[in-house]
Amino acid sequence: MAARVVVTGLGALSPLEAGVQKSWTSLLAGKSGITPISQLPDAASYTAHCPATCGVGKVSNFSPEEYGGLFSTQDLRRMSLFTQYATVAAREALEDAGLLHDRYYDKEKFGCVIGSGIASISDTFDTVGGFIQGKKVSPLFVPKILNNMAAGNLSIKFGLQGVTHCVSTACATGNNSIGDAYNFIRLGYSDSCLAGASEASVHPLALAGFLRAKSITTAGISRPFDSLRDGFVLAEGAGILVLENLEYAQRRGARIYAEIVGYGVTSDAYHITSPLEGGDGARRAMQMALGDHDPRSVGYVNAHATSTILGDRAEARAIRDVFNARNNRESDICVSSNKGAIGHLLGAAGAMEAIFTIKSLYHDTIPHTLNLNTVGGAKGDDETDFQGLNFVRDKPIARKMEYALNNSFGFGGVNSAILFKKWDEVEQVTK
Ligand SMILES: *[C@@H]1O[C@H](CO)[C@](O)(C2O[C@H](CO)[C@@H](O)[C@H](O)[C@H]2NC(C)=O)[C@H](O)[C@H]1NC(C)=O
Ligand SMILES: *[C@@H]1O[C@H](CO)[C@@H](O)[C@H](O)[C@H]1NC(C)=O
Repeated sequence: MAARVVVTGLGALSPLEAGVQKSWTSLLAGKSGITPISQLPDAASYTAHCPATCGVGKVSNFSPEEYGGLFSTQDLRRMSLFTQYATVAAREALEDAGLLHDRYYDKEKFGCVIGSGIASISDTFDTVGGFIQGKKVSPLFVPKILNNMAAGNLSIKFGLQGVTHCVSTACATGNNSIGDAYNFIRLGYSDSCLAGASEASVHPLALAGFLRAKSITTAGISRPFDSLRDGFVLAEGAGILVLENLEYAQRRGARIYAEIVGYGVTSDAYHITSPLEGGDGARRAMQMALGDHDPRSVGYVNAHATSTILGDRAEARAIRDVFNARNNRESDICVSSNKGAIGHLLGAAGAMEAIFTIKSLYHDTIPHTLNLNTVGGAKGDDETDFQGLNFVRDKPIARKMEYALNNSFGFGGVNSAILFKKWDEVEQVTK
């Protein structure tokens, strides 16, 4: 029989704050992690290519020296920024799970599944610049730009000798990392696994590229599901979870946040950046994650909703379909997106928002969508597209929930969804 899989540790470096607890508190307080590019220390390198009204969700004031010996001087020279972010989040997750020292775990059964959407764009940019001027290419150039080097570096740093894997499925990367790690544990390849993603994507070249792809808002405000939504805000950070085989976690007396009970992933097979209008691929991913679970037992959907016109609408339609929400009736399903507050962390979005989804379940509290004033009403929205869903806005709400579903979609037509179940000690003991 497949093993049951639980979440026992969380670590995050978000545009709001360093650390899961601080990020969660800021999210509930309605704070924004978005900064106008004109206020960045290197503003000119952005405004030379992008409208000054653009905003970004930068991991600000990141100083690796602060992390008490986590990085040697050599590490800092040799690790690219997305790997440094991942290292900070991974240490927090391991410490949170009570697994920081390798004497506490079986190294050969500890896996590391860490993805990235675009890895180290700054190293590529800097190297190309120097190359054109005739400078020598650094021997570290190739290892630094590989997407799987965060997984490689974390394995070395923490002695994780089990499965190593790197997912790169654009903005679904974080979800797919968690989903793959879940399956590795279910199938017995690993007892424990670091799972998540990291992105150091706030760079003038990336911003200019996303602007040309017409994905980014030039207003600098992320407004998921709102009538004024007109694109996402580029952001970065790292979210990492510790997943464990349930029996293994119970034997060592671990604190359990939630159980992962379903995972779905599908392709639209339609267009590289636009979703299917009706959200059909997303609907199938959610249904796959739900499996035999009753949609009515799900209290909350942490939406992917990035604040684009087409994406938010297609997702709302898909959620309505899956949860059978009817017009003119407020259904029980609560929906919110964290992207109003943190922007779009690309590959790391899924992992970061998974952490917020787990915190929602654990604390019976649903964070609101920042900057959501008028639900729907953007160009092409139909009156019924958003009806029947309980969009959480203005402030967080208290809600007892058994299950929460998290959606993540990415360029290339990827859709993924994970179903989390609240961990209930009493229920487990009496079963
Ligand atoms: C997949 O990722 C998305 C975010 O992209 C989630 O909302 C949750 O979804 C958001 C974005 O849709 C993502 O950032 C979070 O990391 C996700 N949270 C978790 C716990 O994964 C969505 O909830 C994710 N889906 C699943 C099933 O986890
Ligand atoms: C991290 O990876 C780089 C290559 O990108 C390598 O040079 C370095 O030694 C690694 N450091 C650790 C601690 O794994």
